[in-house]
This record gives sequence, C-alpha cells and structure tokens, in this order.
Amino acid sequence: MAVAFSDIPLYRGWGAPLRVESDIRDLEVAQGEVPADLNGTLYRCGPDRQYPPMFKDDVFIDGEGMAHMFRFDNGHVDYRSRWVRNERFLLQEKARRSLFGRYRNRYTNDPSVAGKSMGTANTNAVWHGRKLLILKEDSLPVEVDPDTLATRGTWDFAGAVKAVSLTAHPKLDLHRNELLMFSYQARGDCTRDFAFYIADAAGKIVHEAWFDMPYPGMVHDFAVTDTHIIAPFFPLITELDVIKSGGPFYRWHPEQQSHFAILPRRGPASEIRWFRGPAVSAGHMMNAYNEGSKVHLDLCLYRGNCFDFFPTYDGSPFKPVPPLLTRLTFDLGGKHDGYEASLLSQAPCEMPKCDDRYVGKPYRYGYGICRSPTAKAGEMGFGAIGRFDHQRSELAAWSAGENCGVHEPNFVVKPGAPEGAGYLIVIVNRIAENRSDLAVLDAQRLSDGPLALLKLPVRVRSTFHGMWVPERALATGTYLA
Ligand code: V55
Ligand code: FE
Repeated sequence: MAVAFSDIPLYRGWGAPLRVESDIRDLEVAQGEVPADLNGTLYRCGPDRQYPPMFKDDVFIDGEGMAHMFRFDNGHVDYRSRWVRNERFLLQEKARRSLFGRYRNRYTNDPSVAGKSMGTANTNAVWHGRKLLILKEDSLPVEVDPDTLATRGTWDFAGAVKAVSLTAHPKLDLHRNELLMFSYQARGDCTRDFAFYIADAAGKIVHEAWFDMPYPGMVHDFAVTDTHIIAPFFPLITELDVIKSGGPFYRWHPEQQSHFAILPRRGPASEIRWFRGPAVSAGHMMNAYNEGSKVHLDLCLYRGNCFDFFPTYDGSPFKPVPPLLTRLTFDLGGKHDGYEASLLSQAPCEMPKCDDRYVGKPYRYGYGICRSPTAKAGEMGFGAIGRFDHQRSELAAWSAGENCGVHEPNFVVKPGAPEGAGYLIVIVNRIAENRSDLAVLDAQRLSDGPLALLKLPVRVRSTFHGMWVPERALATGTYLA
C-alpha cells in the first residue's frame, strides 16, 4: 500500500506531516545575542503523523510523538528532534502503515494490535527523578535519553503506578522536589477511577489517593496549591456504546454539570470537598493558590466545549467560545458547593504558564499565547506571547509578526531573582517561509522583542508542551540550589 496523506486542510501547509528527525549543531543567530547565563535545555513535544491515519478525518492530537530539544551552551544552541519509539511506533514502523484507528478508540484498531498500547507520547516532557519522561494522558510515560532523545522504554515508577495511564500535565514542586501526577479512567477506558500520585525527588511514589469521578470524562490538566490539589471534571464524556460502535472517544454533554474535587495534597480521598457549576470546559490551568479558607484557580475557561472535534452528544452544532483567563474561587470554609467566577482579562489566551517557583503560591505574573494585538477584528490570531500582571490587571505582549504562530512559552527561572525576572523561550512558526525560529525574550520586557532570535532552516511542526531544564538540574536532579 503506497504511503499517501489525504489532501485535507489538516495535512496541508503548516499542518503537513514532517516525519523528519533533525540534528543541527549551532543554530544561526539571526538577531541579538543569546544571554550568557542561559545554559540548559528546552524540551518540547508534539504530534507528527508517522503514517497516514486509518481514518482520514482523525483528530490532530492523535499524531505520533516527536520530541524536540534545544540545548543552550555558552551562547551556542544545538537542535535535535527524534520520534518517540514506543510500542505503537515500532509496530507501525514494521508494518509500514497505521495500525491504530480513531483517537483512543481501540475498537477501531487493526486486529493485529489487539491489547497493545495506543499511546502516542505526543504531549509533554518533564525532567524529574533523573529521568526525562515523555507524556501522553492515555498511557504511561516513556523515558528518553536527555542528551540523545533515544527512547529507553515505558516507566511505571518501578511498578508503583498501577493506573493504566498518567497525565501529560503533572505539577513540579521545585521547593519540595516533588512531582504531583494523576490518572483518569485509571483502570481503563470508561472507568470512573481517578488516581493521584506524588513522586519524591528520587522518583519514588510516596503517596496515592483513589476516588470516583462523577463521570468517565476527560481530565487534561489539574492544579495544585501549597496545601491542596484541584481536579476539574468537565462534561466531555466517554461512552462505551459509542466507542464500541466506532464513534468518538469523547462527546460534549452540556446537560451535565462541571465538578471540582479539592483534597489535601497528602490527604485521603475521604477528605475531598466537591464543588459544582454549569457545563464549561478548559484544557489548561495557569495556577492555583490559597487565601485563608479560599482556593483560587486561574484557568483558560471556555463557556462551552473547548474542542470543535469532539461532537455534542445530541448532534447539535459546535458553538465556538473563546478561552478567557478566569479566576474560580472555592471556599473550603463555607458549606455550599458553588463557586465564584471572575474574568482576569478580556484577551483570549491559551497555554497558560507562570514562574515555576510560584506554582501553588500567590503569584503576580502569568504567561501564555494570546491574541495578537494586531489581529484583525473577528479573527482569533493567536500569534502573540503575553504576560498577565494580575496585580495591575495589565497585559504586555509580543507579536511574532504577520502570518506567524507561536508555541507555548517556557519560563526560565533565574535563581534568586524576584518573581517574573527571567526569560521566555518560544518556538515561532514562520508560516510563509515554512520554517521556524526560536525566540528568547526578557520576561519583563516582552514588548521590546526578542533578546535573541535563532534561525532554523526547518519547520518545527507545532508542539503542545515542554519545559526548560537548567544545566544544573540536569546534573543534580534538583532545581533550586
Ligand atoms: C488535550 C490534548 C491531548 C489529548 C487530550 O489539549 C486532550 C487537550 C495532546 O493530546 O490527548
Ligand atoms: Fe495540554
């Protein structure tokens, strides 16, 4: 069977499968200078189609994982990308075609791969416990070599994780050197099990708590405060009869409620407080923190379904809604199960981040991809990097330019520096030129433009998430001194 991708918008232009692994020593410095104190590695991960999908309309989040790294070494930057060679990749490589069907729907797979992992390892990368883990929420992490990106294999935390999957959005507590993680549908497709895990600095599982979700939905991200974790449940729901008949893994159920479980970080599931509200959704959380008995959760909230490719259960049409940075406030001291919502900015934004030292703490600055200030009315135009100043309710932004896109920005902590003093590193899509740049921005002076712009001769197909790992953290396994 000849390898040919269908000519649909998903695979045209910037979306065209790349399928190339790159090694570039010494990226060209097109503008400015790489800061001398920037030594370490930016790891990123995204989807790229290994072979044409079995169902041509399959969703873009189902591409096989490609890991990318930019290593900064005394003003030099080297780039490398590698496929994540997990079980699915190797099976398909041998067969020279796709063997896995619709996104997460094992009932649509080729019979030859019955019982094999569908994991695509395409969403995020985290360095913890001296391991670089590539993550996808439908399966267990895959360990790769932090210098070469060579795949080492699946990691189940030395057998301690019994859940069948782990989130692609764990939270790193840089102060306690802990990795906080969860699994949803943790005993398999359509199960209501939620499992929360904490791994210590050595990567040993030191705490777990299991509880039932209100429905077997999608839990893409969660949030932590210094004392609690917040697990959100939005009504994008998996239904066994639907997937058995070859349908989508999730359908939007606006007639259901949103639920939030708040429990002490090390507490048993019996200490959960539940809060409820109307059907909303969110992919990503910016941060959360405590204020007395209150818990604040800042997230990019869609007042409706955030995924146009997961249909409404009753066939009613998708209604696009913008992601708006919103603060939800839950009162653990009160008796009712509602919460308050307040808008933090009018500007749509996604891929929210904060200074990693402030995860779970009161914080002033958040970052993300936002609508370019130069975007024309009516167009979404997510081509800018923004810094939200919650204290002054101000948004500072840098737009990458006309017909350019930006990936999630990663914050570089300057040890000992006050909150927000550091760099943001961002991959830029130069769409007209079909190639990418890497921009280094001063996080406190975004509108001045990049301190350094590194030029790639190739396209870095859009990535979802990643992290900056300082050289010191790669050597010691810990982040703060
Ligand atoms: C999301 C992303 C995924 C996924 C499920 O952004 C949800 C939300 C990158 O893959 O599998
Ligand atoms: Fe995500």
